Amino acid sequence: MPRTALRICPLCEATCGLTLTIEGTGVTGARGDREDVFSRGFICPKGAAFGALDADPDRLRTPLVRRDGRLQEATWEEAFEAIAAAVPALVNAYGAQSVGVVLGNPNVHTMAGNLYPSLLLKALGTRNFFTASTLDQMPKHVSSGLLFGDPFAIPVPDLDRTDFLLLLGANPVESNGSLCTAPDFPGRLKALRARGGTLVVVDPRRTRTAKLADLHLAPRPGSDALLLAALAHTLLAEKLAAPGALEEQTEGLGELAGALASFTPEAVAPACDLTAAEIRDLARALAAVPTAAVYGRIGSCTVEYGTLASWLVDVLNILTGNLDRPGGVLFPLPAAGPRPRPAGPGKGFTLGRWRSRVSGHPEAKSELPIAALAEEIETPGEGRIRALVAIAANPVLSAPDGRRLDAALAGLDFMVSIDPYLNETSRHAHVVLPPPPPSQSAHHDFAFNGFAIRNQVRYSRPAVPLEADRLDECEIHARLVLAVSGMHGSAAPSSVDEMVIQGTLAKETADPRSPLHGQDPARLAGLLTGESGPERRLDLMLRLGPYGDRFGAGSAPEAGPGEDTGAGVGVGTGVGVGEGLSLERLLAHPHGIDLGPLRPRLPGVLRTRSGRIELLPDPITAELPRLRAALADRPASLVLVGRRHLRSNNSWLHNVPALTGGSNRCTLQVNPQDAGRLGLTEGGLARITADGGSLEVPVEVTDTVRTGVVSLPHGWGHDRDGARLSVASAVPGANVNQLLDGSRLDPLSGTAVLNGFPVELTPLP
Ligand SMILES: Nc1nc2c(c(=O)[nH]1)N[C@H]1C(S)=C(S)[C@@H](COP(=O)(O)OP(=O)(O)OC[C@H]3O[C@@H](n4cnc5c(=O)[nH]c(N)nc54)[C@H](O)[C@@H]3O)O[C@H]1N2
Ligand SMILES: Nc1nc2c(c(=O)[nH]1)N[C@H]1C(S)=C(S)[C@@H](COP(=O)(O)OP(=O)(O)OC[C@H]3O[C@@H](n4cnc5c(=O)[nH]c(N)nc54)[C@H](O)[C@@H]3O)O[C@H]1N2
Ligand code: SF4
Ligand SMILES: [Mo]
Repeated sequence: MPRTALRICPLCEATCGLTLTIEGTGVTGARGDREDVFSRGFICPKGAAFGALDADPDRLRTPLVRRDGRLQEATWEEAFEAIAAAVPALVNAYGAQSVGVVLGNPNVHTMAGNLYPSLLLKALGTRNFFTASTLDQMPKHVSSGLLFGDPFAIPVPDLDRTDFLLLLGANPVESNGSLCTAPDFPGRLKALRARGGTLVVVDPRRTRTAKLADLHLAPRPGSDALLLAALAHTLLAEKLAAPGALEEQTEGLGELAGALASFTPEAVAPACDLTAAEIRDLARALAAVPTAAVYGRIGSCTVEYGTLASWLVDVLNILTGNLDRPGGVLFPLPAAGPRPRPAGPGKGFTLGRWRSRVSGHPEAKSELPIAALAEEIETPGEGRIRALVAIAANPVLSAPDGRRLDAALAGLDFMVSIDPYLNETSRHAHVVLPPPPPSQSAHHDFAFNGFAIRNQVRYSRPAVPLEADRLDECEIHARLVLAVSGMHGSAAPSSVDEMVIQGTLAKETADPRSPLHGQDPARLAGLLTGESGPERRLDLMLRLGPYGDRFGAGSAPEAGPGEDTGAGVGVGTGVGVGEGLSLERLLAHPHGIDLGPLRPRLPGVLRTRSGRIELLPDPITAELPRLRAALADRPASLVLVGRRHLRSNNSWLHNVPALTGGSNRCTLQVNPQDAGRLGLTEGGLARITADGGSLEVPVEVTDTVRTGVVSLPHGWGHDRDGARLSVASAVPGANVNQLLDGSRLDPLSGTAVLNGFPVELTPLP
């Protein structure tokens, strides 16, 4: 008899609740969970393919260990022994920096990826730390760090209540949203328009999102920072700025007009390829509405002035008084996150506390640019990376110049991958540790609840039991931490979790501001429920969190003014958490618990040294001359941008037949005018060349890209030997990142410029 089980979808940031159909131990169907408190039944084609992805026969079933140069099936014991034999010895011989760590995107979609990497980094003591963030949202972390003192304080658009959404460089109808967790993003955009609101989309392509808009502007790629600066300039010049209550909380408002003086609509219009009137009209419209939200994503981050654009997005939200106000942009308050602390000065956010060894790139949020990984492996000298731990990462395809990285990885002394597939990156590993398929894993969104447009909390236990020869991914991580620490075999994996629990409770009970001050940490640990270490840690985080039961100790004694304790929402209000949240209470609500709409959180979220919003921080001031210089740049005649397809997910869903084919193809989209000028024809081949090399790609002629712009998706290029991707390798596509050499970075964040770089095209016979 088939049964059903609930599972939060891990395939994108929308975090939809799914109802899986289970027959035996296999998932034979997936539909949207209509009772899910957040997603209300929404599902997309990726979620619907959950069963096929889960059952992909190419998924690794056992660990692989390299012997005699070949990766061979091995037991878990053999795999961890190999790591324990290699890594501590390398650290002893060459120092902590000789081990690098790379984290890829799915880490934010697994419990393991959220709970253990910080422990791994601590155990290794390395600063050679790289993640997909420097191919993605790092500019936003940096701008939030500088403005608010906390790189995770990223305000999200209040989609369901706003009157006006200005969306730049995002295509949520295909991506389902990012840094804005909103199941059924497309439906919410339609609802915005249905209630009389306005949607403006800024994108060099006429995307499916742009097709929903009241107004679509298609400026030249890479020019968002100039456009946004001119919008801010107009608000200031025309006395339309109305920060309201934010004025008192913000430093540097008075200096902003001077800093942005050069960016008049007339000055930026040629670089953006818009008219000054279009820019002025947009600024006036933004100022005229009761509430508005400005939101920028990939197309405004992975570009030449990504940090400035990300900063200007919130400058506009501040100037219009929309930051921290319903209908504008708000800071979420996730259930497993920290309890809000009283307002006041914090430690602030500092960039460049150390630099990369070879090129001297400044760290941002403790990370070095992933575009610099290859040189850190190749370049001899002290601190060279000799061993690498790659977790849920495929930088050979996702980062610039995969060929160079490929060669660098092949030269490592030792590499570990935690990955379900033997792919372009993991094929270089000496040990591959495969996590179980998602149906066998528990799920809670530690990361995305912090970017969600509604406060809510959900948890799903494994939908089917772990197969006999499998390890839960949390246990894989815990055992990895022990193995690199020289504790393989001498400590149980659960000791890693217990150490975290003890450490957290010791701190909490010693803190005079904590409701648990003076209590016995061992007694509190004994009160935790959960069937596993990670469940006990989740219980602890929920109970100590903003809506937590605080082990019955009541609310924080020192909840100061401006501090949102969450107490009004969760604790004792009958929103479903009774006397406060715990794992036990959450388990009693399998479709989740709604914790209400986002609410204002300033000044409580601020961690700047001044305790105020720092509107014009020094690193931004120092970066503005570069943007001013861009006003005089002669734009390249042809630049490339990426695109996402609804059935894609970066590099790793091309092996599922249900998600490939049709319009999901690796084609180079070219505007008909450019195609005519260059002699390119639909279905023909073209050679495309840029800094890093050239590719042969099939041409698709379409007026959905503007003139002067071509578009090629990323995540393709599955044509390397030694991978085990039988479906993907049959239709490999071209790796767009081979066009890059890794030298183009947004300097403050170290983020690779993946959009808006110059290319040349020639037709091929
Ligand atoms: N040109 C260009 N390049 C881009 C982008 C772009 O827009 N244009 N986008 C960038 C962005 S936004 C991102 S986030 C990066 C992504 O960069 P990466 O994270 O390096 O790439 P992914 O393709 O997401 O690879 C994820 C890896 O995780 C593995 N995996 C899947 N599920 C699990 C799991 O449950 N556990 C573990 N341990 N592993 C798992 C997959 O097999 C795969 O190897 O790519 C970036 N690259
Ligand atoms: N189906 C699907 N969903 C995904 C993913 C996927 O690969 N496939 N990846 C997931 C990940 S890791 C992420 S980070 C999110 C990303 O989510 P989004 O940010 O929504 O990403 P994209 O769909 O790439 O949209 C970026 C848009 O920016 C435009 N653009 C390019 N350059 C510029 C520019 O200079 N200025 C402006 N204004 N626009 C520009 C592009 O044409 C594109 O339409 O999606 C997630 N969801
Ligand atoms: S929108 Fe994202 S979370 Fe929802 S079903 Fe699709 S892939 Fe899964
Ligand atoms: Mo991403």
